[in-house]
Amino acid sequence: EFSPKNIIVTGGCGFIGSNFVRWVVEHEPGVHVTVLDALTYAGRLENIAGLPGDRVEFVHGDIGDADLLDRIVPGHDAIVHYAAESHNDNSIADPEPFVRTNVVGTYRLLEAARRYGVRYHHVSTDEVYGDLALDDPARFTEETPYHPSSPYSSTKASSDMLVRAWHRTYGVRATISNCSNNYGPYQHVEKFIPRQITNILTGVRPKLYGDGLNVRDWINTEDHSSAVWTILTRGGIGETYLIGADGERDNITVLRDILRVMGRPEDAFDHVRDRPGHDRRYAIDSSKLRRELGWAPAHTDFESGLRSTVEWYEANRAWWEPVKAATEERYRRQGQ
Ligand code: NAD
Ligand code: TDX
Repeated sequence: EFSPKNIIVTGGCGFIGSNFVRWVVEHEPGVHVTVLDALTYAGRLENIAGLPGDRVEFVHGDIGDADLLDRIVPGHDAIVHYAAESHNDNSIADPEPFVRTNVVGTYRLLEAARRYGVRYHHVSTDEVYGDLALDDPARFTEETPYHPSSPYSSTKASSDMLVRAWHRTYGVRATISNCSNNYGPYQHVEKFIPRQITNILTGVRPKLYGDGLNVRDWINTEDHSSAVWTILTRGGIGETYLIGADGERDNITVLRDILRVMGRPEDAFDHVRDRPGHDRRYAIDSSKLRRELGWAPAHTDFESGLRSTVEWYEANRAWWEPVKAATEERYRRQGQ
C-alpha cells in the first residue's frame, strides 16, 4: 500500500476536487494537501474555506505553468489531477480552453511527475467511451474502446492517452479513473441538477434538452472521493479503474424527482433545443474496482441524496445567486 503524506490536488477549488480535499482532511489525518487551482469561473476559494491551515495550503496558479510546477511539485509524494474545463455545452460553444487545460495542462503535469518521480493519479470521465444505445444491455468496462463525441470528452480522452504513454514510455507511476456523472453540493449551476434546482428556486421553469430520455449513471460525489483515495493508495500502477454506483436514470425521471422533492407539479418544465451530438446513454460497470480493491459506494439512495442536495442549494443561496443570472443568459442565447 502507498501512503502519501504530501499531495497536490489540482482543481481542488472546483466541485469534485473540493469534495476530495474535504474528504482527505476528514478521513486521513496524516496527509497534507496542496491545492493548485487557477480559480476559473468554476473555481471558488470558498469551496475549501474553513479547513485547517496546517492541513491545506492553497496555491493560485495554472497547471500549464511549468515554472510554477518546478517550484511546487518537489517535496510532494503524489499529484491527484482534477483540474479541467468540465462542461460539455461550454466546449461546444468554445473548445479552445478545453484543449489548453485538459490536453496541454495534463501534459505539463505529467512532465513534472516524470521530472520529480511523483506518483500521479488522473481523474477522468466515462464520456471517453462515447455513448450506448438505450436498448443495449452493455455497460462500459475498462476494455471498452475510446469513442468520445464532444470537444470536452475528446480532450479528456486525449489526456488519458497521454497518461498511458507517459506510464509506458517513461515509467511514470500513474493510475486513471473514469467516473460517471456526479451530483452533490458545490456543483456549478451550469450543470443539469443544480441548474434545475436553482431555476425552481428563482421562479424559472426547468429546461430539459430534447426528449429527455438520455440516460446518465449518477454517483454521489462522496463516493467518487472515497474511490479516488482507494485507487491512489491501493491501485495497480498503470491500471485504469471505472468508478460508478449503478445509478442509471433518464433525465426526465431525474427532473420529475427534483420537481416532486421541491413540491412542484411533475410537468412544470420546458423542452428546449437538444445539445448537438448529445450522448444517449452512459453506464458504468465498476466491478474491477469493487473486486480488486474492495471499494463500494456508501450513498446509493439517489432520492435521499437528491433531497440533501436540494436542501444545500436552498440553504446556500449566497453561493450560487451571484452567478445564476449570467449562466441563464448564456443558455438563453443558445436557445437552451
Ligand atoms: P469544475 O468545473 O467544477 O472544477 C474544475 C476546477 O479546475 C475549478 O476549480 C477550476 O478553477 C480548476 N481549473 C480549471 N482550469 C485550470 C487550470 N488550467 N489550472 C488550474 N486549475 C484549473 O469540474 P468538476 O465537475 O469538479 O470536475 C473535476 C474533474 O472530474 C474533471 O477532470 C472532470 O473531467 C472530472 N469528472 C467530472 C465528472 C462530473 O460529473 N462532474 C464526472 C467524471 C469526471
Ligand atoms: O439544462 C440542462 N438540461 C438538460 O436536459 C442541462 C445543463 C443538461 N441537460 C442534460 C444533458 C445531459 O444528458 O442533462 C444531462 C446531464 O448534463 P450535464 O450536467 O451537462 O452533464 P454531462 O454532459 O452528462 O457531463 C457530466 O458528467 C460527466 C459532467 O459535466 C462532466 O464533467 C463529466 O465528465
